[in-house]
Amino acid sequence: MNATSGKAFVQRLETTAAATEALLLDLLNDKPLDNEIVRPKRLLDAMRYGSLNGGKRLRPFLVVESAALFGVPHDAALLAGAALECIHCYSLIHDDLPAMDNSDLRRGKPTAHKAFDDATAILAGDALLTIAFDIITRDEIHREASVRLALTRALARASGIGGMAGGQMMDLAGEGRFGDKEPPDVQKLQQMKTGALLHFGCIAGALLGQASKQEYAGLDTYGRALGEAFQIADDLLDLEGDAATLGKPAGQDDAMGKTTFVTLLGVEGAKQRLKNLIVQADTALAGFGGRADVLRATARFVAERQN
Ligand code: GRG
Repeated sequence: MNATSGKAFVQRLETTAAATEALLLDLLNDKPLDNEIVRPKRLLDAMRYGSLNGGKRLRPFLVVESAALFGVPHDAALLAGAALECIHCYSLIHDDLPAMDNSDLRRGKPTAHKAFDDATAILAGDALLTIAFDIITRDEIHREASVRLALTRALARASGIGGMAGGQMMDLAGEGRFGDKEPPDVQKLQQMKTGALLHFGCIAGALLGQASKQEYAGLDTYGRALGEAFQIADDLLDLEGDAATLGKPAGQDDAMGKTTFVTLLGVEGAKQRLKNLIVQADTALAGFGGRADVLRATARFVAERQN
């Protein structure tokens, strides 16, 4: 059985997920670092609650697998992946808040603000975002400061105004929260809101591996296709999935009147676009040959996932 067949692929994903979980547990220990004063228990508990609760860890997996193409040491890639996962977990905590999506369930458990309170959940998100940048700048990530700097800048841009946070703003505006409801540019919105972090996961390996321009371009295109595929699969799951498997209620997009890839393209159109994107992702990796088969399998996994 090779690492790209269904069962072996899931095992490989689970292995990275377990390693990420262990690393996050270690990073979120209660001992203050140099120049930190204390780590308040309630805040640390909420950060752990929001990040040590069993997601798929797809983003760290993308960092680890893209970095593996260049022979980057596994521990360095895992550390960069943990930084990225901290940002993802912060975004989920904040997205669930009453002022955003007002969700009660995440990953099959009460959301952070339900388990704690709104103020603690906001601070837990803030502190996860901040610790991500502490982690990504560490010496163990790469011996060359210029590489760490490029990685840090790319992570900031994926997370901030021109990336995830900006995409979230466009999403809220598209719901008509700030005045007239105007249909958003769904492709751009999703490329920012959901796609940017996934894309970062793919180019992180190229940055860590000091890839050639051509290699970087391949992972860049792959990352964009994967990001859009992830969101289309998410939109289809929201329509066709069931709450027990999703770990959150289904049908939320419809209830909130969101414009999604499904409302834009129709169910069949969205499924066809998803297929095309998987082909695009596959083709983008041509230069890596068989070495990129795990990333190819990841694109298929993203399209076929049930949660
Ligand atoms: C609050 C700044 C800010 C941004 C929030 C990404 C995001 C923006 C909100 C998440 C809302 C959401 C459910 C989007 C759909 C796509 C998505 C990110 C799903 C969750 O990602 P998975 O499936 O989750 O990788 P796990 O639980 O496996 O980590």
